[in-house]
Amino acid sequence: MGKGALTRMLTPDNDDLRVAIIGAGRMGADHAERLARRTRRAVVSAVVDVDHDRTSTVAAETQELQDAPVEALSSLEQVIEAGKADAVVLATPGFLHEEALLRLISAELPVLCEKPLTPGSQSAMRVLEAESTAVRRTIQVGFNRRFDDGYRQLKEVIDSGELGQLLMMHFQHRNPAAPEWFTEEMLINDSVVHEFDALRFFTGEEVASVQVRTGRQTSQGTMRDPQMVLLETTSGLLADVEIFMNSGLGYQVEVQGVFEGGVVSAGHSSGLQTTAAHQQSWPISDNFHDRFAESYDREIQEWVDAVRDGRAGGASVWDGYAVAACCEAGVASQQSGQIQSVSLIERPAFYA
Ligand code: ISE
Repeated sequence: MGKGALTRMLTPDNDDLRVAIIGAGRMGADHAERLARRTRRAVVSAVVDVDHDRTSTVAAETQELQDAPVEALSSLEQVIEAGKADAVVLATPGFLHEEALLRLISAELPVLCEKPLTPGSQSAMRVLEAESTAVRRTIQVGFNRRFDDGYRQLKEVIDSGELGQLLMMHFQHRNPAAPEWFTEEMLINDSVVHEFDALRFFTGEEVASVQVRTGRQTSQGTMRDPQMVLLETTSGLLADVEIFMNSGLGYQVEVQGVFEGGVVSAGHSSGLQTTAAHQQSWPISDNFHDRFAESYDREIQEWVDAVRDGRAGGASVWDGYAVAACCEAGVASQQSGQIQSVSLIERPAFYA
C-alpha cells in the first residue's frame, strides 16, 4: 500500500470509512453526531479523550445514532496500534495538535484537524516539514467558512470576474458574548483566525500585514472589545475585520466584497424575513454551531468523500501555517498598535 493511501481497502458502495474522534469536547461531540447521523459512507468507530466519563457518554450517544459499535478509548495510540480507524477527526485543544499530527503523519492516517492547525507558526512549520515528505496531503485544516454556501458563492463571483476587479473586503464578526475564559489574544487566535483564512481563500493571496486598532470600548466583558483588524494582501488589497465578542446582538458573521462593478455581501441570516407592524425582521443565530451547521456538514461529507477517493481538499497545512503567522502578527499588533508584517517561508512545491 502506497504512502498516503488508506491503510484498509474500502469497497465503493457498502463499506463505511471508520472515523475516530479525538477529543470529546463540544466540537468533537458535534462532529461525532454529524458523522453518525448525517454523513454518507462513514461511521464513528471510536471516541478518544482523557476524560473517561465524557468519552463514554459521547461514545454511547453516538452508537445510538448509527448501526455500528463505537469504542470509548483514552489515547490516540490505542486507535493507531489496534487499527481502530481509517481516518481521524482531531478536535482536541490546539496546543495538543502538533504531537498528534506528527504521530498521525507517521501512521499515514488522514486527518481533519479542527482549527487552529497549531497555535504558532514554528510548530505549524514542523508539521509542514513532516507532511511534505509524504507522497500526498493527509491533513485538512477545519476552516469551515470555506464550506459555507454564501462564502462559496462570493468566491465564485470573485473568480468569475463578472463584477470586475475586487477592490476591498469588509468582514463583520460578532459574537453575542465572550465565554468567561476567553482572553484578548483569543480574539485573534480563536476568532479572527477565520478571517485570515477567508481573505486568503477569497483572494488566493497571502496576507502581507496586520494591524489591530482599539477605539471605543463596550462596557460589557473584561477585554478591549470591539477591535478593528486591518489587513493588506501581497498585491495591496485592503480588508477590515470588526471583531466584537460581546456584541449582545446574537451571532453575526458577514462578509462584503467591493468590486469595480458592484458590491456583494454574504452571511446574512437564511431564515424567514417577516414584514409586519411597519417593520421587517429576520432571525439571528445565537452561536456558531447553528449559524455554520450546514458548512460543518458539508465540510465533513466532502472530507469523507475525498479521503475515500485518496484526494485532499479544504485548507491545507500550508494554509494552517500561513494563518498561524497572521495570528502572531495580529497578537503583536494588539500590543503595539503598529502595522506588523507577516513573513512566511517559501511555499514548498508540495503545496502548489
Ligand atoms: C469559535 O472558536 C469559532 O470558531 C467561531 O466560528 C468564532 O465565531 C468564535 O468567535 C470562536 O470563539
